[in-house]
Amino acid sequence: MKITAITIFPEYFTPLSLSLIGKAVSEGIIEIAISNLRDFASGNHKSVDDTPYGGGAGMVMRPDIWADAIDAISDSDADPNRIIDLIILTPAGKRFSQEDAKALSQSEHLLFAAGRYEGIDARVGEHYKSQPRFRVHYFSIGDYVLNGGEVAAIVMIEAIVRLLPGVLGNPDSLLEESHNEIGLLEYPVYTKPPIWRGLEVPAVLLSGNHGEIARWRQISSKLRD
Ligand code: JBE
Repeated sequence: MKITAITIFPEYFTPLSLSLIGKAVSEGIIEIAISNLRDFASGNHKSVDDTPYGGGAGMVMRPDIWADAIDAISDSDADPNRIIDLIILTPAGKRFSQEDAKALSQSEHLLFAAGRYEGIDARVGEHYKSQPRFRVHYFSIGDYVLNGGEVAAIVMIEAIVRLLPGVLGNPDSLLEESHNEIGLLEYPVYTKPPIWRGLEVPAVLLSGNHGEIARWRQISSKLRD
């Protein structure tokens, strides 16, 4: 899977070289490229935004600069036939869910458009919707306002990449998650020592009775705060 992100703050994406995602890159399971939108701006100030038509506060990111950045990525794609899933991060988008992560984990190329300011000119998404090489998605990670789409893109990338074959050390984790699915409420977990600061591990977990343990876990996963 190829993953590209366009941003004016490439440094936001440095954590992707850590941990399991970093390992997935070095093992060739995914390929990540970060594109600096500013590289496609012109003039002395390399400005990427302008005032909103119709007035109002804040600035809007220009469609021509975004399209130059997106076209450069699609034109230089190693495989010119593969579909690009263009993901525009916006608080007005569909709330990103585990089901979306699963669907997007089938993509060959995810392109995250992380805007700043009051957002990206609406014609960008409109334009790429009519391009056969692109599928356009608007996603939000939750009902709160972030300073830009970068952090939301990282959240989505982590949720998607861990579903790819070979990324998790123990693929059984995925099986247990899909058992729980939706609410994703997992049962409380314990390790040694068996008594810590007067708090005991539930006796059933020490019983060796796998049927009882499974039943206890199912009940407890619904009781958790
Ligand atoms: O969740 N998001 O995709 C956002 C993007 C930009 C700003 N706030 C958000 N919540």
